[in-house]
Amino acid sequence: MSRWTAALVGIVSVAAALAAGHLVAALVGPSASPFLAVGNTFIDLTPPPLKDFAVRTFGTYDKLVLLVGMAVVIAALAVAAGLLSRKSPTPGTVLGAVLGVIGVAAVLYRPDLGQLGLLAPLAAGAVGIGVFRWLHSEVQPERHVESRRSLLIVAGGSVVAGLGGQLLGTRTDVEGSRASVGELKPTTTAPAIPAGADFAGQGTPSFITPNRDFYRIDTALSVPRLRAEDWTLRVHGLVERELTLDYADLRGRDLVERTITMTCVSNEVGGPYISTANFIGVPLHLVLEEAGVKPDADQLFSTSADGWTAGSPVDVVLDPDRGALIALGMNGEPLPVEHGFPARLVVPGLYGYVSATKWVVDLELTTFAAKRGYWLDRGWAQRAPIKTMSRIDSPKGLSKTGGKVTVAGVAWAQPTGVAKVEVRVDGGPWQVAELGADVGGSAWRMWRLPLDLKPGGHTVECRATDKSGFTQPQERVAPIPDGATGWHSIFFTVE
Ligand SMILES: Nc1nc2c(c(=O)[nH]1)N[C@H]1C(S)=C(S)[C@@H](COP(=O)(O)O)O[C@H]1N2
Ligand SMILES: [Mo]
Repeated sequence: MSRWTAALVGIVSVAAALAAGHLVAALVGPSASPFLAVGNTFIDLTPPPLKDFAVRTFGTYDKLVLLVGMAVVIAALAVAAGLLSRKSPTPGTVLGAVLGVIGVAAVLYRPDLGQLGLLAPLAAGAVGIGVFRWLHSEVQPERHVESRRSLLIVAGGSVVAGLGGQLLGTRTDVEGSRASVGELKPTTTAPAIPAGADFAGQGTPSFITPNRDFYRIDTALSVPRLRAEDWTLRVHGLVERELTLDYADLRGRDLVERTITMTCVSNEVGGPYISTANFIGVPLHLVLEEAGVKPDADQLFSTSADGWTAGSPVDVVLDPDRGALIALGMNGEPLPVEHGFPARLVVPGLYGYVSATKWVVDLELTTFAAKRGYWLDRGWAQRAPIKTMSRIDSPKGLSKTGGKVTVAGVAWAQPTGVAKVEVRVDGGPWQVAELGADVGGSAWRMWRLPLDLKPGGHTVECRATDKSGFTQPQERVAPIPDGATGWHSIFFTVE
């Protein structure tokens, strides 16, 4: 066999294996697709420093980078297996078996898959090895036409099986379900955002973040696809009465709308992982009171359809003034699929990883001693209230401006609220910035300060003080384990 042909046999066999796995997964659980299962397990097992590096370097493109990286590694292995098997099919067979075992291990590791899910990597392994050995006997230098035909048949079959699996696996009509939910009408609407709440003209974000611009952070390589009609939420553990609620039940209750700013703990000083929406949902404390929380429960442990978990303090989620929601809607529409359709938790004042479970299906009342949420064994803290913070949005770092320039940005201190933002130029005295209208402690607050600066380079810093009188500290601390601190600072040039 020529090197080219040998490499091609390897590639085509692996493609057939992955496609077969994808097709079978469509029937037994789409996330059992070996490629996705290995990717998701890789995400779960990635050591925290590597994960932090990936998030820092690739931001929310980290998943795309992972998928492309995996494709490259698998293709390289396939080529190597092909080349090593020019004399005998044994090396390729062994590699096929090893890849199959990795797929089985990955599916076993997935918390959201039953044993039926194993059929997908098993099918992949069997098809991969079978096809490889068949091609090996079929493809021979003296049989040019037949060889080419065999390769084409397998390649074509893989494309058909892969696409078929993709179509079948995404056949759950989530968008149809979202559309049929229709308008979610809150009984209590959020107060209108007053004029002057944002300084978008001076470069801050708009007060409400449009859904398409809302930051997105999750571990899901393929977004869980749940239909509202099929969804249920179980409330159990240390409760007087176990509850199972469905979508019709929840949406039939008095829905409230609240303006809430969500924040990610991995946000660096000055970072983008913060957004604000009008969330519509059922007050979480009402559902928990209905279940009757026993006094020894100190943790609300929430689980998503894809097995991700978060633990929130019971006193926080039971506090009616805090305003935690089982959210069904966001900015006037049902939750977008990537933001948790049909339902998610939103808890003002807690970072997302300890509260904001998307695609939530299970609420267990338990203790912090008994259960640990997803991120805890990856170095992050058990309790993570959002830290008082401020960010400069304009001018941009390293930009050039005129001498008359308005510095503007956002500050947040959920659930207390921002009382003051100060700005200083080149280490000079602190100057108090003008604040945007106050939309309540659960939401961010915009600020601006006009300056008149001499030509040359300038450094501007900001710091926020919350309504308890606490001022954001200068000390720079990394996001891990419980959120970054430090003053955001930018350098720019006045021409
Ligand atoms: N199911 C699930 N829910 C999740 C996560 C996740 O990985 N899986 N990530 C959490 C984190 S870390 C944050 S910051 C918020 C982000 O919510 P968003 O993507 O809607 O902005 O969701 C939280 N809920
Ligand atoms: Mo997060």
